[in-house]
Amino acid sequence: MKRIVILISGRGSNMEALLKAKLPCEVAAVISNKADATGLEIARARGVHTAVVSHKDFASRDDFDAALAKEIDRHRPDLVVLAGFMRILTADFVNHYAGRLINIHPSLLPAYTGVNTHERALQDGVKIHGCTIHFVTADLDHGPIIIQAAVPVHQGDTPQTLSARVLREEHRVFPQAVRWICNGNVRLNAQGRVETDRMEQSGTTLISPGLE
Ligand code: NHR
Ligand code: GAR
Repeated sequence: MKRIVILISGRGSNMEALLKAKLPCEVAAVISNKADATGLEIARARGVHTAVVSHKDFASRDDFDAALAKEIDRHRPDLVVLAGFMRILTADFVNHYAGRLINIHPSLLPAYTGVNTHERALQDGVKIHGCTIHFVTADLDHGPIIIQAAVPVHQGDTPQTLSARVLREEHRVFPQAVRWICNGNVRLNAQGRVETDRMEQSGTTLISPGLE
């Protein structure tokens, strides 16, 4: 059975979606950079090993990342999953996990990298928004894309209503991506591109606000 380690910083709803899905892998640990992340309690309640590596205990990003990697590697993971993890990672860290580190990002990348994605999408007036699961590379939020889900932006949306609509989709596509990787149906090839065994598309088009 493949082993995964999940990194969180807060609420942990994506982590919970992974724990609830019947995935073909063992969640060896959930690690947070914040001691008060509510996701830690959710993991503990499900009997998953938890740990905290606080970035505040380290003088530099290099020192924090080295300590984080040491904690992760104790669990010998095949895959490391960023589920709302909010610290930018150094190139050394990212390269150590090349091909076995993925992130969920709340936008249709390459649009809206970084933070406050829903606010910026609303500001721009885009009609379609969504989320992306990608392999993590040193180039922030620009790693090879595994799967995306698109949602319509509604008139009168606030960052809260829009993020809730996106989050529902996050909880669907994230377990799928982890399942594909654990089953060997998706991988990062030597050219740094995503290879997949699943070629067919379900063929639905999202047009927003929709045709008459
Ligand atoms: N690290 C690398 N090298 N590459 C990526 O693609 C990464 C990454 C680390 C995290 C998640 C990411 C996202 O999905 C992620 C992808 C935090 C920030 C950020 O600015 C940016 C992107 C992401 C996560 N963090 C601030 C920092 O100084 C802190 C912000 C805060 O604590 O609220 O690290 O968007
Ligand atoms: C999710 O929407 C995730 O996509 C986003 O933070 C939220 C975490 O929620 N990630 C980022 O913004 C990364 N910069 P969760 O803790 O309930 O999964």
